[in-house]
Amino acid sequence: MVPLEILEFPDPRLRTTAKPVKEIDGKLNKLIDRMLDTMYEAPGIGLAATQLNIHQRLVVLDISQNKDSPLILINPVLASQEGELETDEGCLSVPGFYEAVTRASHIHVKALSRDGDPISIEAEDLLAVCIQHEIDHLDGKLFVDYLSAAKRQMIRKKLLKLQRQQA
Ligand code: QAP
Ligand code: CO
Repeated sequence: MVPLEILEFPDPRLRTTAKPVKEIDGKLNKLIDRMLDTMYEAPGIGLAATQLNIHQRLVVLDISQNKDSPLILINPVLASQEGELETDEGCLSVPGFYEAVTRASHIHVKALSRDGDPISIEAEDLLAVCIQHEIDHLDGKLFVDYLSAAKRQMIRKKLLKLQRQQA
């Protein structure tokens, strides 16, 4: 159980575009286990490698109550997005802030599993929102980007102040 350090907004490294995973090997699977540990310990329902300063297209999620249904998506691609859903979103990289964001309510995502097998998932509601939030991280995007500039600036200032106090 070795959790990894999570980058926090407005760290510019969160703006990095992640590169596709080239090899699904034992090393990658070790990283996946550490990402799951980090997500469960936080606790969170989703974590992208970008948040750990690892710029590979890899996300882990688990929206189950019992925290026993991990979903691992390697090189995820949104094949379709439909409908609309407003959800109060949070993010481990934006601790303490939750704001309403509107995203697609139904999605089709294609990815590779941790065994390297192609997977194709139809997701709706919270899982759909969470997958879109995590794929955004791989493209250097954060949920605060969907808020007003004033709200984003307020969150930025408060987090910078907290980070200064912790340093
Ligand atoms: C993304 O976020 C998500 O502020 C995953 O102090 C969240 O797991 C998508 C967390 C909600 C849709 C809806 C946040 C933990 C966890 C915090 C998370 C915090 C501690 C966030
Ligand atoms: Co996030």
